Amino acid sequence: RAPSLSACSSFDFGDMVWFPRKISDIDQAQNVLMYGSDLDADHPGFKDPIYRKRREQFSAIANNFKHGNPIPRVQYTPEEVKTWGTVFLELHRLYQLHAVPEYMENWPELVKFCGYREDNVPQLQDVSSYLKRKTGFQLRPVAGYLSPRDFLSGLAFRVFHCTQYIRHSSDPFYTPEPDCCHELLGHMPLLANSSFAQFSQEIGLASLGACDADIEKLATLYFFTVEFGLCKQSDNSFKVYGAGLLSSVAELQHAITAQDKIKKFDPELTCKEECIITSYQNAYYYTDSFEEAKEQMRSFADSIQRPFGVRYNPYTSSVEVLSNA
Ligand code: TIH
Ligand code: FE2
Repeated sequence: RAPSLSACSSFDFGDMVWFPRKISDIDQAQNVLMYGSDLDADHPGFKDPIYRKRREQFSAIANNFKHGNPIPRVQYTPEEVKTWGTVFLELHRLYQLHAVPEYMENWPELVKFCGYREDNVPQLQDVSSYLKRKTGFQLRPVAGYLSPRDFLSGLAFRVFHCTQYIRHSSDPFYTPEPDCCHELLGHMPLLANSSFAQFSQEIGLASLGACDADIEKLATLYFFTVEFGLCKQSDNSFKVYGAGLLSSVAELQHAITAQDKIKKFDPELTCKEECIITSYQNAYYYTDSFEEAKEQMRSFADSIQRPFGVRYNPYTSSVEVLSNA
């Protein structure tokens, strides 16, 4: 049966798609879609042979990684540290005004335990150890854009796939692909928040074994919340929690000045919006609180038809499949 992109046909246990059942199965869910070490033509590093060569080293680390390995430490070059520092300083200034309070809460610990500083690119292994203690999340290096199915399935096990290379120095304030500035500054502070960590895992669990059409919807909702979401504050102003905005000086400034582009998050409608990855979004979505985003996402996930249920067993880091029959 051909997979339908617009709706799920009814399926039974017989055609259940493969998905990771235990945390080490994630080693088998590593389909990188684009970029990786073969950069696309519209990437700012495309014409820079030194950058391309450097990216191969990062791809090798990600491709050799197996669950349970320590994440290899990287010695960043002076140019890479400079790019990081430029992004870090400018964003840190903007966070004071525009980041949600939940984001700022964990900043002092990231400074203390993970070396968040202008002159130092934090090591993924240090951040992974910190998160593991804090919310049970751990990091896994990845060479580029992972397929949405594989990315979401990692979240089910509280595994967050993270790039380790740095954006090209020609444009520190916007990059079309995720890089470690995006992961470290955009995602990590909120993955240290237990409510947000749970939200992330729930999206992941909802994705396991879902049909392609439902994966696409979940990935779109993930994109307009975790990557580009805002929260309305009690004084009616908007604050940002989306990692794609919190890692881009240029798009963050764009989003907070383009108030007419900010719409109320509604999973049924938002899941049809186009995700744009190489330029700014057409629209951004807000909820009144973090908890509201979670509730809405939860009820949307419950509406997804699967002929089985899943339950995460934290003692064994594995997923139990429950028959609905
Ligand atoms: N555009 C973001 C940045 O410049 O930091 C990176 C990405 C976020 C989401 C997809 S790519
Ligand atoms: Fe991201």
